[in-house]
Amino acid sequence: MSGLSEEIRRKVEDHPCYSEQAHHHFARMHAAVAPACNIQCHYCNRKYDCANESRPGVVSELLTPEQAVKKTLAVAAAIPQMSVLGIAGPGDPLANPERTFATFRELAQKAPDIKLCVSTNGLALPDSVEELAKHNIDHVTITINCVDPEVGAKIYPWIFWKGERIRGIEAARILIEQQQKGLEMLVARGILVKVNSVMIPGVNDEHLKEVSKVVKAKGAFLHNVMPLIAEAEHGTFYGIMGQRSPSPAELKNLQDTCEGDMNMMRHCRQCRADAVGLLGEDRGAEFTMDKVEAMEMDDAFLAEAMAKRKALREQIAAENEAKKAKAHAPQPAGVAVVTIHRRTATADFSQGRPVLMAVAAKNGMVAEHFGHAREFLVYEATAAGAKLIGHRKTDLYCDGGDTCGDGESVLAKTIKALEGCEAVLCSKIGYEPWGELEAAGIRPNGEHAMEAVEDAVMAVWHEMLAAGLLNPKTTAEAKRCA
Ligand code: CLF
Ligand code: SF4
Repeated sequence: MSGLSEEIRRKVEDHPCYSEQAHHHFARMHAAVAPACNIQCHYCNRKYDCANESRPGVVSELLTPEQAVKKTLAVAAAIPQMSVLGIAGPGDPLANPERTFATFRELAQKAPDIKLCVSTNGLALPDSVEELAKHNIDHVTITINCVDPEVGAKIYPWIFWKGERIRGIEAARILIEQQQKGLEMLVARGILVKVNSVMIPGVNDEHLKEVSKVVKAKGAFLHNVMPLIAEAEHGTFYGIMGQRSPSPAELKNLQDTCEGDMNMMRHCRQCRADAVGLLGEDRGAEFTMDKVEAMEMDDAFLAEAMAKRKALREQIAAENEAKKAKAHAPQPAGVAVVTIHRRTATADFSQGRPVLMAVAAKNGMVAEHFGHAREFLVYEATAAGAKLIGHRKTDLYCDGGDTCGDGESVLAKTIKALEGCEAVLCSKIGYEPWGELEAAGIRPNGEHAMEAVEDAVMAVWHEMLAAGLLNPKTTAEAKRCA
């Protein structure tokens, strides 16, 4: 995102969801303090996490506000990259205002450097805006799946409003009105709003283009179109009815279309409502309440932890500045292909077609062994540069031994998950998966280990270009893959 004011840059630079760059370096945690919900979505079964902000799966522990504060302090001491505390369920945070605001209030006193974030369905939002502003909450996510009540009636069977259960189009109309009013009120107070939308094929997929336009016009900062997760075993209405999820290509097409209208988030991991760590990793098991309760955390401990976080932030900011300076510095010919590409894209380069590449990444570097990767970031490389377009989850192929042993069916699943990608970049890869990937038309590449992800992706793109693999004749083939 370019052209941000200094004030907004400061608000997003260490928020892993609001800044794609930040997600390589900064962690968030969710405090599961909000059990109740005031609406029903067809993609949610409340014994599971809130699908607004999570993948299905039960919240391990529901916390009291006191427990949530203690856990947050413990996590923020152990993980200095931790920059944001979000409340995202398992129900709706604003349907549980006492618990949500008690958590924010105490945490703001004890760890003032941690950003506070909330995700809501929006029904109770207008009534909560004053309180959100009072607690210096700079980041609010509203899940908006529609702006048309007829579409909404297919997503929300009911809402609970002013002591009554309301159903059908009337329910959707009220919900939409509250969401739009809440959005306008937040924007008027300078609070950054991200809009999440669940893409439900045949229900709101076409309609989300309109949603994107409307929320942008009202001042939303970022739009996050997420794929519906619907499996029969989750017990949701859509899961049981066999409603399908979108394919990665369908999701990308919609995100590309909406992007004409506003900033799109492409790195969302649909986190659990009790997620802990960098996006894409889950360290929740390290911080169960019994472990947290056993920790001694006096004022000196908290001050030391805060100082560590501050030092790390300064170090990351300095590294980012150095990278920027390097990218803008004049380069001797032939030294850094990607830098040359970024500075002076030529007609020759622009003839190369787009290529999707999967990267086994860690902290923004090509730093993961193929067999150890739990997910791959997917980039689209073109003459204009490398752009993150999503991620693909995979079962762990390697069991941690020295060889990438007997994981054939898992490898087959991984290869399927990487469909459409023409190369996979990783720090290392075993002989067997190498052969299988090649046979599936995906080029394994371990030549760029420990390089910055985007630089590595562009270097591979240029290698493919130089090898004559990206001429326009193969564009049709590329489209078919994507
Ligand atoms: Fe949590 Fe959400 Fe705040 Fe981030 S998650 S409340 S904005 S701190 Fe982030 Fe997770 Fe996607 Fe949400 S990756 S599901 S967008
Ligand atoms: Fe579930 Fe969240 Fe929808 Fe409530 S708003 S029904 S918790 S997905």
